[in-house]
Amino acid sequence: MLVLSLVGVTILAAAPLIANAHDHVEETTFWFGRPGDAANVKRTIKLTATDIKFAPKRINVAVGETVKFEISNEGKLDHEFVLGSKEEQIEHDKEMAAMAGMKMTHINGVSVAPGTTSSLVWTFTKSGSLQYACHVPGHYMAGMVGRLTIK
Ligand SMILES: [Cu+2]
Repeated sequence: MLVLSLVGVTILAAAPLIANAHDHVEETTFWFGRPGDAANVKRTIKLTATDIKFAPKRINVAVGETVKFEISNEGKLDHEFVLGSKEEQIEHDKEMAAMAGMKMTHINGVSVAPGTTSSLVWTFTKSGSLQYACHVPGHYMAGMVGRLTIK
């Protein structure tokens, strides 16, 4: 029992130091960056969302870059544009499927109603491989996803 409680204390003490990495809804900092300041935007990347895919399917950004994504929904369905690693997208898609029909707001993404344009300003802080994905139920599995590389 002594060993177990020592382990418990160690985990509790360490938790604040490793905060923010991969957990859910309220976080404002992600391993790959954070919401950006519009004043720092040097590049706008335009995407279209249609039923059911994104164009373009590949985007490259630089570490340290603040990008404004402008997503125009030219389809007839609601869509989303959410940033995250492949693993995070798969996990999030399962959560969204379990809550089918509920609208969720994302700090790391936006919803885009048909015929409208939404934008997301993001600062990328670390190299890595991400996806931008739509988590309206069924869309991710149908291939509504693109690859974003941070170099
Ligand atoms: Cu969609």
